[in-house]
Amino acid sequence: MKQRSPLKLSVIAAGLTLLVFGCASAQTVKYTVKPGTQSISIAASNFKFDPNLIEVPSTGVYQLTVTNKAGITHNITVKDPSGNVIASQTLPGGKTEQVSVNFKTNGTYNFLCTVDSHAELGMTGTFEVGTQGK
Ligand SMILES: [Cu+2]
Repeated sequence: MKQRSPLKLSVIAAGLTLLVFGCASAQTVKYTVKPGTQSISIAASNFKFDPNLIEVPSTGVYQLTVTNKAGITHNITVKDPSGNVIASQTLPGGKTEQVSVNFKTNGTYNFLCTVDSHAELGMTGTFEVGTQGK
């Protein structure tokens, strides 16, 4: 009998997720890093990053704190504006990992989870570097 409530909760949670996200992939969740701040927190889950549109004021080295809220393994892989991988970190289920990223130039740095087809399911995001004063 005790097992019924968690099951009910997960059914409700699944219903809410459907309501919020519909059939489309992850919604855009924007976050603007405050100038002078070098740390950025990101949550990974099935199958999205939150936030997934991150405005970074200026170039430099930033410390990402990435929490995997899911029970399965994800990763975060960051590419520079030319598409070269500049950081990649495995994210075990339920764990928080630190990832150092060096944004050397202004521009668009995409990030994604490269596990299976997670990117197609919505596990992608973007750092827009050099947004200060724009
Ligand atoms: Cu993933």
